[in-house]
Amino acid sequence: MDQPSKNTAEQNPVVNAYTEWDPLEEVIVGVVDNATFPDWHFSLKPVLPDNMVEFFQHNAGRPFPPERIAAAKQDLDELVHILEAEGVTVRRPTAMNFRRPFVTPHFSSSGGLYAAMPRDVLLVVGDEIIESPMAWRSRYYEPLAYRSLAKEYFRQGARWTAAPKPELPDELYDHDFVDPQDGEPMRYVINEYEPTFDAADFIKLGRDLIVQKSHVTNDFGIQWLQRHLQDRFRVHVFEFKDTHPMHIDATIMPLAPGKLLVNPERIGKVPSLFRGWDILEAPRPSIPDNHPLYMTSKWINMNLISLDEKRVVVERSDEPMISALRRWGFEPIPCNFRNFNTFGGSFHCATVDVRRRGGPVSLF
Ligand code: DAV
Repeated sequence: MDQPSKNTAEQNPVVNAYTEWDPLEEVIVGVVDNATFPDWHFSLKPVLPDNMVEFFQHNAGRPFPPERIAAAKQDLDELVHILEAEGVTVRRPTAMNFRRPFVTPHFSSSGGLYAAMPRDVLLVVGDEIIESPMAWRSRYYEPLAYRSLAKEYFRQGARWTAAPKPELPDELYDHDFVDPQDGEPMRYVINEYEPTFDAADFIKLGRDLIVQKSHVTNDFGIQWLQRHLQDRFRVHVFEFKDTHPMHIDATIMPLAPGKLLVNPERIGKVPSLFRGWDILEAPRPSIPDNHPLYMTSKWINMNLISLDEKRVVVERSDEPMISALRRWGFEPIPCNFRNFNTFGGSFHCATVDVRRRGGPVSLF
């Protein structure tokens, strides 16, 4: 057996992430190489922008446009450079061949998606890496892009878990799904057949985690995680006014202790858990209408990553966000990221914090 090796932070395990704002020491940044449009499945429709549905149907199984991949890659390179210049160790997943077909007992797929969004795939909580049981068939094998990192972190002492691998049979999906009308209760394209979640539906606040149900995260998945983490973490379930929920990090983003960035369209009353917190409404997105966003709304402008309680990485051209953060006492670090946004996420989605200084604080 390998001895757990020492890491740079003498006092911390190699994997150590309790909040969204403790000083960041090591992070995984996604890659866009080999990004592929997934096979069409009706469960994608409720979360894609309306104007992208036909485009996805038409391009299913094809590679993303090479010029878009090249442009997004440049953004990622800039982010990596900035993080390293700020003293953060950056790790990258393996760009797998996402056009390799696979067959399971319940479905087949002409390939995968990408390894661009580590935030969706790995839930890093405390000293543990948890592989998400994701509901999109195209993402079935996506955790494998992170296996060489997971093995390395495990050898250095981290806990490493995979949630029960879902089967993703036809029975999991609501074949009659239509978006709820105004005033109707929320409903989702997946049911409770088996546990599923994407890690990006969770936000970390010390001993407390916040989660939303979504078109990829069901109650069964949340319950699995609650029971898995019991005695170590409390999991709070909130519902927001997101009409197409998939991932919580363009809805609420705690940037520092007591400082919560919220989406003014999706947050009516801030949950009472945050009583006493300073609430900042995210400025309206400044992304031009003609900028392609394949899999996200423009509110991806608030999908930020804090390097500590002051430094926050923010899109270089998002002047309203940069000024708002400055007024709020932050030190925004600008980075070009619009071309990456096209792939469905921003700084929070494109990263997963592996190690931050700090321990399991109780804030509530
Ligand atoms: O508009 O809420 C969330 C991030 C997708 N990974 C949205 C997109």
